[in-house]
Amino acid sequence: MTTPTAPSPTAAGSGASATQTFRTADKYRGAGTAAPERVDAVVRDLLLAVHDVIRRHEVTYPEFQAAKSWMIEAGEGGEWPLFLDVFVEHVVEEVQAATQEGTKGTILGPYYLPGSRRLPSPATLPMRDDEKGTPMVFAGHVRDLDGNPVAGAEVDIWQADDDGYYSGFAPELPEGNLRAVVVTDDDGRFEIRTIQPAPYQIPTDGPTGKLIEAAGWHPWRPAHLHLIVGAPGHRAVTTQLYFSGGEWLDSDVAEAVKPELVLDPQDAGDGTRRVEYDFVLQRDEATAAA
Ligand code: MBD
Ligand code: FE
Repeated sequence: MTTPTAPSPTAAGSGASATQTFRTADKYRGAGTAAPERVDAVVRDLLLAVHDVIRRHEVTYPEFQAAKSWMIEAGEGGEWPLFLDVFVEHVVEEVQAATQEGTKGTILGPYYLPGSRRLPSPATLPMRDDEKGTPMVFAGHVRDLDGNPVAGAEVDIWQADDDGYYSGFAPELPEGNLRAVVVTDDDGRFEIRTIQPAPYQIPTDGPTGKLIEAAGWHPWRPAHLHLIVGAPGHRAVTTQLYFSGGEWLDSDVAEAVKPELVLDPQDAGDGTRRVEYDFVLQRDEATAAA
C-alpha cells in the first residue's frame, strides 16, 4: 500500500532540485554572518564530537575514505538539503521550539517552494483532473494565544500526492500541484479541499538512500501535510500534520512527529474524509507595530 507503483523520480532529480531551491530561497540569506567566537565554539565542538566517535569506534582508513567518497557523492547529487533535513533539522527545530508558544512546530524539510498560488478560503488545492487519493477536507481556525480569530492569516500548505511525490521535485507532476497559500476569512476560518497524502520514501537510488540501506534503517516518513501559518504581527509557525493510525508514525526517519500534530480524519459518508485543526499564533513583538 505504501510501496509506490508509479515510476520513481530519480534521487539525482529531486536532490538537485532541492539544492537549487535552497540556493535561491530567502532562508539562504544570513549564511556566513556568524561571529568568529560562535564559529570557533560550535565548529570546535562539532569536530571534537567527530574525533570522539572515531576513537570510540576505532574507525579505520578504509572507513574514513568511504566517508569522504560518500560526502563527495552526496554533494554532487545535490542531496545535502535532503540528508540534513532528514537527520539533523529536528534538533535545530527542538532548540528553536523552546522559544515559541502556540501551535507546535516541526521541521520544514527540503520541499518547500515559496510563491504558491494565493487562494481565499474555502479553497481547493490545485490538482490534476484525475488526482488519485482519498478526498479530504481540512478545516479550522487560526487564532492568537487569547483565542481571538486571526482574519487574513496565510495557511501555506504543501504535500505529497497519493504516490508520495512532491510537485517541483518530480518531473511528471504539474507545477504547483497540491500547493497553495489559503487565506483565512473574517472569522479566521480556513477550509481546504485536497487528497490525503501517501507516506514519503527517501529515494533509494541516491547517496542518502544507499546510506540508509547500508545501515539497515528504513527510508520512510509517515504521511503528512506541511504548513507555514502566519499573519502580520504574528510569529509564523512551520509545522506538519500527520494521520492517526498511519504507517511509520512511530518510526519517522526524520524524527519530526509530535503527538500534538496527529489528525484523526473522519469519514463524511460520501467517500470524503473531514478533519478540523485550529492553529494558535504567538504575537510577534518585532512586527506587531507594523
Ligand atoms: C520530506 O517530505 C520531508 O518532509 C522531510 C522533512 C524530509 C524529506 C522529505
Ligand atoms: Fe514532506
